[in-house]
Order: sequence, then structure tokens, then C-alpha cells
Amino acid sequence: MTEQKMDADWLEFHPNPKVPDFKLPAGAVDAHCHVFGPSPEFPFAPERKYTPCNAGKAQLYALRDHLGFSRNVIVQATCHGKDNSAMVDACRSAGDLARGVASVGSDITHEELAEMHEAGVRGVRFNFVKRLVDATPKEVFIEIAEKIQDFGWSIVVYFEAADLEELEPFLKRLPGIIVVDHMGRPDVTKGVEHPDFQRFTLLMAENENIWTKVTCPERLTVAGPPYEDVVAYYRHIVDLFEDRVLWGTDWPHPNMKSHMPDDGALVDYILRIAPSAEQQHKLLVTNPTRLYWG
Ligand code: 0GY
Repeated sequence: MTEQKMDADWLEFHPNPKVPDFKLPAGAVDAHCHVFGPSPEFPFAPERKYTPCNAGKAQLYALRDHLGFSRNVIVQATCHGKDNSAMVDACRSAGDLARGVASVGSDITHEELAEMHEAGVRGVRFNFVKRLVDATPKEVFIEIAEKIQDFGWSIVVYFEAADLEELEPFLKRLPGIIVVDHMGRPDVTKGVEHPDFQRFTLLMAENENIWTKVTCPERLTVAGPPYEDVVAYYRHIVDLFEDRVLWGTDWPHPNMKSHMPDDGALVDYILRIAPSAEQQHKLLVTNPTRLYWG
């Protein structure tokens, strides 16, 4: 257990994930992962809602190689607030093998965005999950969205299914490509046909700029591993929108309290949610490469 771990109920990432049985296609991208610290070099944000264990770039890139990924998209997590330095440092040291998604305020300058772009940042993240962040006025996000247009960045949004109805008009106002984390966190006890998940499906059907990550079965499951209860949701989305889906490990799995997934088993799970080789290639190579390396 790392010394810096401060939240007693937050599990450490898996110490020795299996080598996946699924051999990833060449050029596969882990399009949702994080770096945490190491502190004190990269301190956590004072306003954070949780304190993770240290999980730095060296560990992330060792996992990339172990699982067979070629590249990473490192998403800024709330425990680092708007201080993107750990993520930017990880991107810089990976060169072309990593891209980043930042959290910024509306006071961000063109020069600061340009510097992040040069380091490999290609997007911003807007977080609406109430247990993770204090609310930000939507007009602030709109201002940020306008500022990033000069760089052609996309926007990652994180929210829970119960909030989609209220957020929908805002999401439709956002310019460029919008990527919804974890399919908008459906309640998987309700069923794919439930109006809540159909609302999300319809949002994607009617807005071709909206993409999603078919990620985090370990967060969405009620039944637990091997996450049978989430498969149908992913299949539904991948079958309908195979050109607008991304996949990632979510390593080091912040806030996981029930159990810690084996990242190698998560890679094997891709076969359940994207059964054909063509879908796998789009999900893991074509789509993320187009969005973040285009
Ligand atoms: C995720 C999910 C979570 C955390 C964050 O930024 C974050 O702190 O995204 C979560 O707790 O659901 O995507 O990593």
C-alpha cells in the first residue's frame, strides 16, 4: 500500500493484472486513463473530493506495454483540479504515444492552450458528477468551448443518467465533437429499453457530433465481475454507433470501493462488447486515432 493513500475506502489499482488473452490490434489506444501524482511533485488539488494513491506515468506506460496498447489518452481527473501538470508532463514524456484531455477555467489564455496543444493535449473535460465536483455555471463551459475551437479540440463530458434530461439542451449547444464518458452512466438495473437509456441512445442518434466511451463496466455493474449485467448496454451502443465509440481502461480506477478490476480481464471483456474484428478495430484504433491524432 502506498504511503500517500489517504482515503481508507479507496482501493489500490490491481498489482499484477493478467496478460490479456485478447491480442489487441496494432495501434490500439487506451482512450480513458489517468495519472495521479506522484505527489509531492504533482500535488493533489485542495478542492478535491477524494485523494487517490500515487499512480504516475511510469506505471501507466508499463501497463500500456503489459496489456499490448500502443498509445494512451490521459484524461485529467478531478483530484488534480485544473492543475494539468501531471497529465501534461506524462504527455510530453510519451511524445506521440500519448494525448491529453485537460480541465481548465474560462480564464485560460490562448497562449496556455497553445502550450498544452504542443504537449499533446487535444481536449477539455466538463464534469457534472456531483460527488466529484462543485457545480460550474454552464456559461463558463460555453466560454471554454469557444476558446478551444482555435485548436480543433474535442470535449469530454461526464455526467450520470439521471442528469441527462436537464443537460440535453446544453450538450446540443456545444461545438465540435463531444465524448460522453461511460455511456452517461446508465442504471443497469433498468434495462436497455428503459426510457433513460433510450434517451441517451436517441441523443447519439440525433447528434452525429456526440461520441461515447464504452468504458467502466466495473463502475456500472450491480452484479460485479464478470460484468454480465452491462454487456447488453455496450453491445447496443457499439452496434448502432461503431464509428463514434472509444474504449479505455480507466486505470487506476479512482473511487473504486467495491472491488478493483484486473485490467487484463477488462481487455478480454472487449470481445464481449465488440465481437467482430471490424468493430474492435474501429473501437480501439480507427476512432481514437482519428479523434486524437488526426
Ligand atoms: C473516471 C471516473 C471517476 C472519477 C473521475 O475525474 C475524476 O475524478 O472521473 C469516478 O469517480 O466515477 O472516469 O475516472
